Amino acid sequence: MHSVVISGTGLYQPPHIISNAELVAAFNAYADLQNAQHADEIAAGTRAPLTHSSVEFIEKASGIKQRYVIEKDGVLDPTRMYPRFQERSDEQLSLMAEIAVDAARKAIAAAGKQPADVDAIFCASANMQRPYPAMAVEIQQALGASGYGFDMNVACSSATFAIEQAYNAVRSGASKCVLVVNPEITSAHLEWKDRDCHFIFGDVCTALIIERADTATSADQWEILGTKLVTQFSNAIRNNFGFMNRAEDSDPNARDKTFKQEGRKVFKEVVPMAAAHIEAHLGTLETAPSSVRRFWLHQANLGMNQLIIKKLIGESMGASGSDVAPLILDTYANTASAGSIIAFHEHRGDLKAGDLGVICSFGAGYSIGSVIVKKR
Ligand code: CO8
Repeated sequence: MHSVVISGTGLYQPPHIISNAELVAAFNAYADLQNAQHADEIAAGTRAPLTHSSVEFIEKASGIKQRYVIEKDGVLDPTRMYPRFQERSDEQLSLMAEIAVDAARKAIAAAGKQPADVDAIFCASANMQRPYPAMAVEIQQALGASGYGFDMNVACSSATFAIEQAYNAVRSGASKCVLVVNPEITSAHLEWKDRDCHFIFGDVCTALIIERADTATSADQWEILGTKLVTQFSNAIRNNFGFMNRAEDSDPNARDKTFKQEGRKVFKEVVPMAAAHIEAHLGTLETAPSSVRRFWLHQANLGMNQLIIKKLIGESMGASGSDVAPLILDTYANTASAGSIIAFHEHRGDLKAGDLGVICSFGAGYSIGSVIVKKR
């Protein structure tokens, strides 16, 4: 078995920011329009009026202050409420591959590699732009990488689950240098018209290079000491959009065809699962949570991360995160599988050789994935 390292990371950051104030103004204008349009039914008591959203609620309930998006005008148009993307021809690079290639090139450069050194690509994301050909194969061609690629989806845990696949491929000798890439265009499958969730997500793409330690030349290497994945079925986070919809004659715009969740249930059920998972994983290496220098946690909700850290090390974490568990949720919002990887990308430069860290995701499925790393 070979030793395996993460030797580079990359981040694509979309060009537009939507602040909570802008988001709430658009939602409230949408709600007023809907209520005016359905005034008779509301007066007759056959339809409930839509209620306004609020910046205070969003910040208090989630810790999110803004989000990045690829397209902003369509999302903020109260007569539309979703992004406006132009359909591309089959000959053009698809949007998802475009942002993946951007993040991937940065990760490859950070690792001191060439695209041709990459011999496997795992495109891991909560939603794929199309069923086939696989996004990963289009990304492979655009980069000029060798080997093979495939797509995988485990919702918010897609990145950590892909890291385990990459780790196993490299340590077994099947692959030498794997690109894990997480293009998350959440704006296209978020229900911006639902005040319970309209504030939750943002767009981004992250990428990691995972390779054999004996071929790594980067000055910044993180040895993977172990990975641990778990899933447990739950309907509390669900999206029923899919290729069967047409055959079922179902409404393509029905509420269940975009992201929906029972947020409070998710919060209550996932926090203890995630804390116990991390503790058990560290236990397999006979390591206590208090010996971990940094936790790069999934970024869905500030309160969730505060509770997980409290359970693990007994430490209280403020509204802007902490040194042991940095927060990127305030600026990026929930970016599905990319959240813990953004935290790792942005908050690892101060760690020293020998320091231990844990990357951990949790989300729909339910699915939880943890990766224990040591700075070399
Ligand atoms: N403004 C004002 N009031 C509001 C708003 C709003 N925008 N939204 C809700 N309220 C009201 C509610 O109606 C409710 O009122 P009442 O008490 O009168 O019924 C009150 O505020 C409290 O509502 P909640 O109980 O819903 O509020 P919570 O404190 O539970 O906060 C959260 C809601 C922030 C959603 C919280 O529950 C949460 O973050 N939970 C964790 C969720 C989570 O981690 N989910 C992971 C999902 S991500 C994932 O797995 C990837 C999926 C694939 C990606 C899809 C991309 C689109």
